[in-house]
Amino acid sequence: MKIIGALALAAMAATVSLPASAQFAKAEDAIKYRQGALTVLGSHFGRVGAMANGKAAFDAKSAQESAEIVAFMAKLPWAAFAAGTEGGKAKPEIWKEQAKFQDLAKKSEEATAKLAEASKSGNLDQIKAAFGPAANSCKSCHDAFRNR
Ligand code: ASC
Repeated sequence: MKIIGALALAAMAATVSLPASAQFAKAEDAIKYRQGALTVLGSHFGRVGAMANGKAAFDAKSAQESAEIVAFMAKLPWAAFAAGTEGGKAKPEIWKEQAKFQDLAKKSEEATAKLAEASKSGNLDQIKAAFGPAANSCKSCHDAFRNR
C-alpha cells in the first residue's frame, strides 16, 4: 500500500507548515517522502501521458483527476530535499546548485498547474499542448539532478 502511504504523507504535508528541516527526523525519512511523492506524481503523469500520446483511450474525467493529482503532488517533493538529506537517486549537485534546483522545481510546479488547468477543458488537444512542457520540466530536472 505504498500509494496510500504516500497520499497520507501528502495529506500531512498539506496541513503541516514547519520548516522542512523539522519535518523529517532522519534523512531516510525525507528520501522516502520525496520518492513517495514523485512515485505518485509519476504514476498519474503516466496516465495522462498515455492519453496524450494516444496509447490509452481519452477519458476526460480521469485525465482531469490525474492531472490535478500531478499538480498537487508537484508541490511536495522539494521541501524534502533539505540540507542533510542527501541520498537516494539525488545527485549531490542539488545541494550545491540550490538556485538552479529551486528554479527547475518551480517550473515543474507551474507546468503541471497548467496541465491541470488544461485538463478542465475536457479537450484532448489542450491537454496534449500542456503535456509536452510538463514532461520537459520533469526531464530537465532529472537530467541535471537525478542519478540513473
Ligand atoms: C514521465 C515520467 C517522467 C517524465 C519524463 C519526461 O512520464 O515518469 O519522469 O515523464 O520522462 O521526459
